[in-house]
Amino acid sequence: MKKFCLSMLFSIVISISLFSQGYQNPVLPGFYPDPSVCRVGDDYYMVNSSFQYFPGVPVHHSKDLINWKSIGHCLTRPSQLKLVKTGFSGGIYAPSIRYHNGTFYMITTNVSDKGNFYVTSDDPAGEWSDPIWVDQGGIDPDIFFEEDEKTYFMSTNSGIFLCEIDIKTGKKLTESRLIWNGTGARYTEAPHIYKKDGYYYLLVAEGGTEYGHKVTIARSRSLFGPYDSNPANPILTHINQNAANNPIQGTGHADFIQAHDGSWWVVFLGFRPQSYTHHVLGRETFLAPVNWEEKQWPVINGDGTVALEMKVKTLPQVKNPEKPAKDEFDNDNLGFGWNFICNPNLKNYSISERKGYLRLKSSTISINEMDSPTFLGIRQQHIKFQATALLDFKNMKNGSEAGLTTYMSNNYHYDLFVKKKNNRSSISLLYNLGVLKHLEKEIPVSGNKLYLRMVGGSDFYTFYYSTDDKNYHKTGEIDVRFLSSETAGGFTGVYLGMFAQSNVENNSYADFDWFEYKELK
Ligand code: 6LW
Repeated sequence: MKKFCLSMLFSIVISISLFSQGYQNPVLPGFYPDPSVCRVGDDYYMVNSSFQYFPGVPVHHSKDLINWKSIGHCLTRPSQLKLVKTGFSGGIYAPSIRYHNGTFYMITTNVSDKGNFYVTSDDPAGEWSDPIWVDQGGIDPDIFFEEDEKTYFMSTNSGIFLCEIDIKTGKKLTESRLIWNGTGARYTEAPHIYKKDGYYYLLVAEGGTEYGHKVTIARSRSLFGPYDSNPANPILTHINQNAANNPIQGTGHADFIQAHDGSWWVVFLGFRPQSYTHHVLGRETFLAPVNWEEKQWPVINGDGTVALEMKVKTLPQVKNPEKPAKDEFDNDNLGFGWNFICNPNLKNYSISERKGYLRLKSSTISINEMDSPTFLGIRQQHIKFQATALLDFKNMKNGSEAGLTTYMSNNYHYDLFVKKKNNRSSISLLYNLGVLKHLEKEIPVSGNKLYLRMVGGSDFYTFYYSTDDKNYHKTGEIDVRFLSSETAGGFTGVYLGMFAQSNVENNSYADFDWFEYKELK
């Protein structure tokens, strides 16, 4: 008995200590750039930018900064988020989330509307208020609360500018003043201010959000400066020799958080190149430990680099239940992972007209346009994945197309779809590469149902269809690199979407029975 108890105790101790050791980066894979995080007790909330996608600014919750669960979005109503014909990578830029006296604040920029604003809520899962606009230009805004007295607003506009605001109205109470220009690299941006040990620390990103990205820091005894640069800058970067072969690149745009056990951490963006120097997943969210001794400069993970496998002590880890791979469209609402492009015409989407199906009604706005087509997509979150959907195309009309798309932008996407023409159906695979459009295949099909599949790998996307979910016929294969940020540009990552479109108004619609996404190992 005694032996049993001892071995039980031993295994409990081992599992607890193993449990709080190490984690996998990125902590939020796929297109989740510009992370910002706040804490209330032992609850952590994170926001990311969302650009032209709707709803805007995803919110995640965690107990350990490692395991994140989607709890909604900050911008769910057109009154908060106007995205009219918003182009590729317009819309919502970098957000910040802060908590002060019982209220959450999410501060961001809509570059396609009136610029900088914040919304408030007492529940980060929503609803959030309508925007309170701030008349200070630039991007990457944040709010700093000076104890209970004053509120300051900062943003990036060729340097970091700061002013005092009235937090109730957003009105500026002082002039905007330039407080720091960074260390000399291009694009000083992403400012956050923290007060610690009698210093104001100003954290920024520099170098641009590509390979030369870095995080630097300065400090001052006075909020408006002058700020002294850390002699050890940059405190995080993968541009140097020590990270030349690191599978994570472009690390930057960071936010610090002090955990409930007193430890310090940093969330930041980076990307994972594949197929030589291309990345298609967009910029993802990473986590690293910070050593921040009293009155000293913060040090990120020892040498300012991070790894996919982080072998460090963590907060006690609390895993979330695994998300089912298949969305059967059986619920009354769509899950938080689904996004539209720009403000959707909600009349074109239904999960109630046919129980257990997602009905997409054709729009004459095609997915090639910088507008809101009938499109619903999720982020590609893994380099290797498989996405399959069962499409019922019985009610499609002549002149209509519906199917799946691997979508980076309105100009760069690969589409596998059913086309109705002259009362005949065919399965088509079309590559959209900027002005170059290539129809890889068009195969006549009969019946009403088809399984469509997109498979992602390091170098290629491969497309298949099946009539029985067993035998999948390869339709074509094309390089991932044409959809990469390096080729297509912009700030977003690839979405895997369903769409329906027609060349005339014809009341055509397509029913999707289910959509399944899974990582391939
Ligand atoms: C963001 C800027 C940046 O506003 O890219 O990587 C811009 N950093 O800070 C868009 O995400």
